[in-house]
Amino acid sequence: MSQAQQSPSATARTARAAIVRQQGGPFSVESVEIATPRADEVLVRMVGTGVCHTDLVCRDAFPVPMPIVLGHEGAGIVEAVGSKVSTLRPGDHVVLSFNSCGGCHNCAHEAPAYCFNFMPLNFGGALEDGSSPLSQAGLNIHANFFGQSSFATYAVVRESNAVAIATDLPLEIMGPLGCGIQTGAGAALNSLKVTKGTSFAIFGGGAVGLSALMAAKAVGAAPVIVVEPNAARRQLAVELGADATIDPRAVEDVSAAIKAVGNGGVLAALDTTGIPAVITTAADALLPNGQLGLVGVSPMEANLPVNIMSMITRGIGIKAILEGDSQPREFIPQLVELYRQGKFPFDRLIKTFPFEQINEAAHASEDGSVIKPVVVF
Ligand code: CXF
Ligand code: ZN
Repeated sequence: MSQAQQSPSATARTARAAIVRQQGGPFSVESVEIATPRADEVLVRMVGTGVCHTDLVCRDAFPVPMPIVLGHEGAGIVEAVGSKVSTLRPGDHVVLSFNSCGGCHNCAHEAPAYCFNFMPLNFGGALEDGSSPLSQAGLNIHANFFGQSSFATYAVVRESNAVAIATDLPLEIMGPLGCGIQTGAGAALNSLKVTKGTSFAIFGGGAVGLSALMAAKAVGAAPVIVVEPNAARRQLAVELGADATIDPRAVEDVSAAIKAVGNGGVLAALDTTGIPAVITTAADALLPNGQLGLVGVSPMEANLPVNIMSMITRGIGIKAILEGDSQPREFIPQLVELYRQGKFPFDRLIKTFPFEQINEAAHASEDGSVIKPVVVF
């Protein structure tokens, strides 16, 4: 899409949006025009949007078209609906999740995270016809990031991209359920099928790793071991139910330390770091028939650092996981229910920032001082 291409929808209203104008540049909060929703779309007034590592990777390095509005952990209130929308009404509270085509084999088989069109639909910066719902002084701004571009006061999203939630929930912090939180929890429950009594090692105590921990403890997994160098995060992991934590900088052999706690090893492991040497350790710590999930963003040139015969002789599996293998419409309500029961206190990971301080929120994520920043509107 060229920046000058006209959007086919009529302009509905003005919004404030955090625009990234060039790779490595800051978020710049500016006025934009946002189109009216098309037949299968809804207009959402954003209330709170989480900052995910992927937003920052795309701001800095991963090739997305510029200028663009990022943001893909949005929560807000439906303000208008298109003519063919049947499941949402103005006033509904919604969590926005990732985009999927709905028509490919995987979408038709309850696996939308592996939509054949996942990359263009979520990272393409445009609608399928190449247009954008956002513009500024007649020039289009790339949008539709993960089907939402929710670093803005309003977002136009497809009906299928929005999950309705009850109105008594704290809407401003619910957005991260749409990506980081469901990725961690889903990796544990959906992908690795962690259940009561499963021994489980989690590498990395960020939003994804701690969500995996909370989900695993909610179903009675044990022991759950969190490997994390940051002392405050290890402490939080203990408070969230970790049976043991390991400081990888304080032990000589992390795999041996896990085997000592886990009676010879673990049946499930999750890497959230993307660091090849950590993945080697995670695979080594698995018991026969153990499963390792990968969700961390690795360097683009990194290959799998695991010996094949050591995998075969233990029958271990390695699964690369997108979005926690979630079907958001089913999984987000399950997480909400666990949250209501006090078994999934994901709010403990969150700190809110005013939208205008989005650069400070991003910085707090990068320096590790905040696990899950959420900008509120
Ligand atoms: C991303 C993680 C890295 C690969 C593409 C999808 N998910 C969400 O942030
Ligand atoms: Zn994300």
